[in-house]
Amino acid sequence: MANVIRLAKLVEAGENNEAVAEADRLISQGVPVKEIISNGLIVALRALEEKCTTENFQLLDVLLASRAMTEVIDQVIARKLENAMDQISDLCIPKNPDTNTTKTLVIGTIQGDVHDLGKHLVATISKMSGIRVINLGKDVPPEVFVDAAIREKADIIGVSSLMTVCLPAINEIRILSMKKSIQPVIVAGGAAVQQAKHKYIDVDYVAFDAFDALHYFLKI
Ligand code: B12
Repeated sequence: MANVIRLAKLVEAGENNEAVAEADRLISQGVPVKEIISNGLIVALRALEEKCTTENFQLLDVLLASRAMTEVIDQVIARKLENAMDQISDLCIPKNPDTNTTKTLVIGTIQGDVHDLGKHLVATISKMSGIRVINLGKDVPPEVFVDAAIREKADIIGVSSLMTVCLPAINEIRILSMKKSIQPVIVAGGAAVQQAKHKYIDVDYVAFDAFDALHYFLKI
């Protein structure tokens, strides 16, 4: 736990090279990916909350921490484990129990919102667990989610929103899906969705974090 706290401090301080080295060391010591993500990366970004409000916006600090988190995800968690899928169960990432079918997830951050770290994390661990992932990026209009779901024959649409003002656009995804006669499972995540009353958001599931999301995807 002590080393994961050190990782969190390095990410929070935006020390990307040292954060990558620390995460690398933790992985080689066999520390579960879940612990690195939940107690290291997510804790670090949550600690930045007061630096990123509408009134108090310390852009550089938050951007440096965001870069450190992205580099740990891409350079350590995704890349290092890419060729070691057999280790994944030991590292606490559940795998698709049905090896005959591959689920497809179309994922993005909703229109008007540029927060993409949580969505990137969900996309990365979903890919590692054997799900086919189409990542549409950030600031994605509802119709782009639906068109991609049709084109890619997706089972799941994953939508992220950290901005309360962007929540109404999420409901458009169901409306457009029905108009175009598709019935994807719609799963949402992000602070704004989690805080909203579920009855106002027309989705099948609101995921608490990336692991909760993955468990749900694998049950579909
Ligand atoms: C980092 C950050 C930024 C960075 C984002 C960098 C990036 N590349 O993403 C930058 C500096 C760009 C930024 C900008 C802004 N931000 Co900001 N930001 C944050 C901060 C501090 C952390 C967010 C984060 O990345 N957390 C870490 C990730 C891993 O956690 P997560 O996103 O919650 O994701 C997990 C789960 O929610 C879930 N999940 C997430 N997405 C999905 C999707 C699916 C499909 C599923 C299944 C699950 C899932 O799984 C993830 C992993 O476990 C939050 C504070 C907070 N508590 O969220 C504010 C916060 C989101 N920002 C906020 C604000 C106000 C802004 C700005 C408007 C500031 C400004 N004055 O301009 C702008 C937004 C511009 C825009 N149009 O989008 C507010 C939003 C308030 C609201 N409720 O509307 C917050 C809540 C801060 C606050 N307390 O006021 N921000």
